[in-house]
Amino acid sequence: MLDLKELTQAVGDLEEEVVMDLLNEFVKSNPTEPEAQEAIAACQAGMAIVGDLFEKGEYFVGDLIFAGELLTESINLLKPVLGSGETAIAGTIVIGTVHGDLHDIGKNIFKSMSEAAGFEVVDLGIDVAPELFVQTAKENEGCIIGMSGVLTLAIDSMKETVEAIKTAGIDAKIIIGGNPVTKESCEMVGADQYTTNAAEGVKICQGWVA
Ligand code: B12
Repeated sequence: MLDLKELTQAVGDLEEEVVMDLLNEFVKSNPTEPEAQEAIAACQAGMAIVGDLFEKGEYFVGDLIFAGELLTESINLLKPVLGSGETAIAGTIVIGTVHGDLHDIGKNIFKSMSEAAGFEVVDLGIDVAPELFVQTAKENEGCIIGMSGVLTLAIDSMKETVEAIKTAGIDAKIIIGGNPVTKESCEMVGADQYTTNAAEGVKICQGWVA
């Protein structure tokens, strides 16, 4: 049994060896997809510890970079478990981290989980200009648009992007995700839905294509 608290603490402490040992053991135990999602949530909680220590001045940018690599490595280990889902194409999701924001770990988790659920994902990467979202949405008629961002300023970029999408006359469902996203910011941005949890995001998208 994976000790989720131990995993969270090990991520927070940047104990790479402990994290890898815990996850390797976990993957060997043949876990279910919901169990893998719990493991991801535990890693995400560990990243919150890293963020707090960075704010307190105990961790530095180098530690953030290392934490980012550690989480990417962890998700890669868990990917085969996440991939056990459906195979039929459920729909297309165009995703990207909005303009000015270079964080992509959360976006990549949402991408992996969406693909596991049968969605085709067009990933525009990081620091994505509103025009690129617009152009790609036009090329993928009927797609869902997913925007990611963890910086406070990402909310403004999301708003700008939603405005560009609406001005272009694109009628697509829009979901925003990332740590600073709230009900209030979702309303301000003009998106249809928001979440700080990738698994919930996938469920929302499934509801839209059902
Ligand atoms: C790792 C990290 C980095 C790495 C990023 C590596 C990478 N490839 O992403 C690096 C080192 C590059 C970095 C850089 C910086 N960072 Co940084 N970083 C972090 C850290 C520690 C973790 C972020 C993270 O990955 N969290 C884990 C993921 C899994 O969580 P998540 O993004 O919320 O995603 C989940 C959900 O929200 C959801 N989701 C996410 N996106 C989407 C999208 C959709 C559509 C859906 C449905 C769901 C969804 O799914 C995920 C899984 O459930 C945070 C601290 C924190 N507490 O968040 C700081 C943090 C975000 N960084 C911060 C800062 C200040 C910076 C820098 C400015 C530092 C500097 N001085 O240079 C730069 C900014 C560069 C830029 N322009 O973007 C601040 C932001 C402050 C603010 N309020 O704006 C934070 C909060 C740290 C802090 N406490 O001060 N950072």
